[in-house]
Formats: sequence, structure tokens, C-alpha cells
Amino acid sequence: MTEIVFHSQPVSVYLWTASLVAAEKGVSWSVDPVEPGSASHRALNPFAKSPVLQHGDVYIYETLAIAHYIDRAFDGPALQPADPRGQSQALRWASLVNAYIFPTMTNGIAKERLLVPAQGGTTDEARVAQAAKDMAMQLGVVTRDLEAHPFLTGDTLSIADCFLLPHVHLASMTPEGASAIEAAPKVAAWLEVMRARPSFAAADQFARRAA
Ligand SMILES: N[C@@H](CCC(=O)N[C@@H](CS)C(=O)NCC(=O)O)C(=O)O
Repeated sequence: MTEIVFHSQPVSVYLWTASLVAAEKGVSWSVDPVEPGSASHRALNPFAKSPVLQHGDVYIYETLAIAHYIDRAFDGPALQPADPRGQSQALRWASLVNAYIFPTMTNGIAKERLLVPAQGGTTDEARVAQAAKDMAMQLGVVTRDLEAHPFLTGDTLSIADCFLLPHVHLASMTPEGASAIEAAPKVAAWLEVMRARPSFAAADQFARRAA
């Protein structure tokens, strides 16, 4: 029996982030597959989004809340800076990923280039072109923080890195994403470091399925 359960559709970038946080914290997890939008899913999360964390009788949805809970409820390395400014930076990155980076790198580039054709559809080239421009700007923002320290919020990994990784990794599997990352060496180096961590292999079920 694992310490926590993620009730989730198995292929989910947010499940991936939550799993990375659990792996980095040293918390064992399992995935209980849900049928998206089903009555049982809505009973766990009225918004019918994945994942939902269960820890005993504690249920939490929204990945930032899940990541914060895992970090605070279990022993293990701190995954958020303790000082107010540092913690605000971790929250800022989660917010940036949710609002801009997920729509750009995953939905605008990776889904359009990888998933849409795999499902027999036609890539929206105008959407990809716009997303590639947006991604270049976003990687500039990532670069500025990585110029100050090796991880997004400091010298050690935080939940911020777990939020960003799936999106940069998925985009890197496309021509547009790969060239944007090549043009941002600090991001390329960070991606290599993140992929080499044991948490990447432990939490990469999305990557394995997408490959
Ligand atoms: N704000 C939510 C977003 C989660 C989310 O969008 N999950 C996706 C899977 S990656 C999902 O459940 N999609 C199903 C849908 O939108 O119907 C969070 O932070 O957990």
C-alpha cells in the first residue's frame, strides 16, 4: 500500500507534476485511474480535473495545493524556499505554468505537433507558429531565473521545477520546441539535469505513453 493515491486520468501533465513532487519528497504513490468527467470523478473533484490526491481521509484537488500539501505533510527535503520572497517565486512559477506555459508549450506546440496528427487530425500551423514565438519569450524568462541559480527558485529543486518540467520536456520532442531550447542553453542544461534525476524516471508515465 502506498502513502498517497492520485485519482487521475493516467495521461496527464498535472499528474506528472504531482508525481515528480512525490518522488522528490520520497513519498510512495499509486494511481487510481478515473474516467474523466464521470460521476465518481466529479464526486472527487466537481471540476472533473486530474489529479486528485488522497492521503488517508484527506482529499485535495488542484495541483498547486497538492504539491504544497505533499511538501508540508511529509518528511523529506523541503521543496519550497522558506523565506517569503523565495516562496513567492515558487508560487509565481506555478502560476506562470498554469496560465501561460501549459497553453503554449503543451497545448500550442506538443499537442498540435504530436497528438493531433497521431489521432488523424491536421496540425494548426498558425497556432504552432504563434506558440513558438511565445515559447521563445517564455524561455527567456526561465533563463533569467536560471542565470541566478541552478534551479528555478534557488540552489535546490523546488515545486517550481516540477511544474515546469513536463511542458519543456514535451515541447522538446517537437522541431519548434527543440530549436527554441537549443537557443536557450541555460534551459537546455536545466532540462538535462532534470531528466537525469531519479524522479524523472519514476514519474514519466506520460512521457512513456507519449513516446
Ligand atoms: N487547475 C487544474 C488543472 C488540471 C488539468 O487541467 N488536468 C487535466 C489533465 S492534464 C484534466 O483533467 N483535463 C480533463 C479536462 O479538461 O476535461 C490543476 O492544477 O490541477
